[in-house]
Formats: sequence, structure tokens, C-alpha cells
Amino acid sequence: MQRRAALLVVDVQLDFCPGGALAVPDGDQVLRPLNRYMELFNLRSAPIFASRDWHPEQSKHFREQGGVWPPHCVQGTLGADFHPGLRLPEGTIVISKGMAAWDNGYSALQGVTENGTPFAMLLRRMELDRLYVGGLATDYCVKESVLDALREGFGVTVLTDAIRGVEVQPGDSERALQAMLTAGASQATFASVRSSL
Ligand code: VGL
Repeated sequence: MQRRAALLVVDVQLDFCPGGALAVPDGDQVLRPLNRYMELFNLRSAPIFASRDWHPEQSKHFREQGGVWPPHCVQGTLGADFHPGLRLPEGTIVISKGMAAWDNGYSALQGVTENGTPFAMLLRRMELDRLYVGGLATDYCVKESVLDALREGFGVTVLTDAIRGVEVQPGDSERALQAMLTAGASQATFASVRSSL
């Protein structure tokens, strides 16, 4: 593997899993593959980032304020917690996004660490040049994070066995994947990542 690769786990929070406020169909199915990826990256001493939607109570992202989504992942609520089945290794760096009332917060690349460091700046500082990306949801936050990372000049590999989509319209996830690939992302599944990392 490229020595400068990292794993980005996008928004595996209770509100995006079955029973949550904005449940992604089969969203919890990403847990098992992502746990394997995290174990692998951890073994290879590659950094692991976990993004989270971290909205204020009032957000233009929410229906009540003119947005399209039911309230979800409000700071400090249970629904904003990472799914308890997600085994985040010690040292995982949490990236919060969507924290301003005007901010949809789709892209993890626009997020910040707990110290307030912009994620993209941190990636450059750590001299990372490729992100392996899985999580929720394929057609929103995964897609926007991947497109943004590509725009910022990072290589991106989409982990197609570790993503699920909201599918507001049937086919949204497949279209999102095609858009990511067209923009320059690669795709991979566990066996090939393990042998190349
Ligand atoms: C997301 C819809 C609304 C996501 C966030 O994490 O993909 N989707 N907000």
C-alpha cells in the first residue's frame, strides 16, 4: 500500500442506522466491513478518521427551517452518537461537520477536528495523499466527501462493500458511485485493499 493512505469512516451514527431519525436502509450493514477495515488500517499503522454530522438544534438543513431532512444528529443527543457496534480503534480522529446553522455539512473535508483544525489542513500536515472511504450515506455525505477530497487533490478509493445509500430516488446510490468514479475515484473491496495496503 501507499504509505500515506488513511481510512475515513463517514457518519456511522445512530440516526443514520435502522431506528434512527434519518435511517439509511440497511445502514448498520456497514458495521461489519468497516470494523474489518479499521482493524486492517490499525494493524498497518495507517491513520483512521471518523466523521460525524454534528448539527445545532436549529439548522437550515432541517425541514422546520426550510431544509429537506428531519432533524438528525443534533449535538449531544443519542442519535448523534457513533453506532455502539462501530469499533473505533484508540487514536481514531473524530471529524465534526455541519456545526453551523447555515451548513448542510455533507462533506467531511469541510469538517474540523476536536481542536478545530480543518480536516483538509490536517491531511496535508500528516502528508497523507489517499483516503479510503466507507460509511453513510453513499448518495450524500460519502459522495460529497469523496468529490471534495478529489477537488482538494487527494487520491480516493471508495470501499464499495462498506457503503449504503439513503436512496430518496431508487438508483441514487449507483448514480453517486458513478459520479465519484467519473470524478477520478477508484473503487475497491476488502480483499484487494488488504493485499495492497
Ligand atoms: C447525510 C442526509 C442528510 C449523510 C446527512 O450523512 O449522508 N444524509 N444529512
